[in-house]
Amino acid sequence: MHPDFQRAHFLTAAAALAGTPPDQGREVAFAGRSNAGKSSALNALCHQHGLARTSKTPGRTQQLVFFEIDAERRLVDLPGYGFARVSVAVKQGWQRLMSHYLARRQSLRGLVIVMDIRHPLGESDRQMLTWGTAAELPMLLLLTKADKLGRGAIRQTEAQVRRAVGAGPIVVHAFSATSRLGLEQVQGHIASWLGLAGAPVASKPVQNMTRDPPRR
Ligand SMILES: Nc1nc2c(ncn2[C@@H]2O[C@H](COP(=O)(O)OP(=O)(O)O)[C@@H](O)[C@H]2O)c(=O)[nH]1
Ligand SMILES: [Mg+2]
Repeated sequence: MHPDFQRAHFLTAAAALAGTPPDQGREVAFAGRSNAGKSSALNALCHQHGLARTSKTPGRTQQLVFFEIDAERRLVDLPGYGFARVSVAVKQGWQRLMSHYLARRQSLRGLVIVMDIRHPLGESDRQMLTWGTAAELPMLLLLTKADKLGRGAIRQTEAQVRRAVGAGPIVVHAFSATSRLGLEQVQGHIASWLGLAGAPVASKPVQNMTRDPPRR
């Protein structure tokens, strides 16, 4: 239980960089394919049921949604991806918005890429990884819905994904919004990025996860 996350509340939503809140303080963004479990992960991390709306209809939100923890700290729900049914123009609009946000946002201190543990590292996940790497962002790959797999399969997938992304500043962690597997460790990583006091100690070593402001 991390009381700081419980204070998160809706701040604003923006369909373009122009509408984002002032680029001050620190923020951590959550990306993921539609239906991967991003809203559920945000809700679980913040100990709130209705913070980020969970939906069974993929691709409904095409906005950056900002949640404020305090005046200096925010969590950002990035537009979901998964483009089977959208036009090329919509896909290009998303690519432009995401690449610009990741490259330009000074207050961005970390990127969480939420993936269904049964379908990790899709094309758009890899695209986010490429942009995050280019922006020198610490990243956390959240393998969610881990409650759908047994322990052996969870470890195996974690290891496969770690091998695929290589050593370095990218942390891979199994998670479940339902069973709360990994909740405290993931809160610990995000709390350290946000500079929250009293961050719980992660059970796994934190590899190059913190950086001193200013980031660039
Ligand atoms: N079993 C299980 N289902 C989950 C988990 N997280 C999300 N879901 C379900 O997956 C669906 C999509 O979740 P949502 O959070 O709306 O995904 P988003 O589109 O990425 O924001 C919903 O039906 C959720 O109830 C999880 O950790 N375990
Ligand atoms: Mg969602």
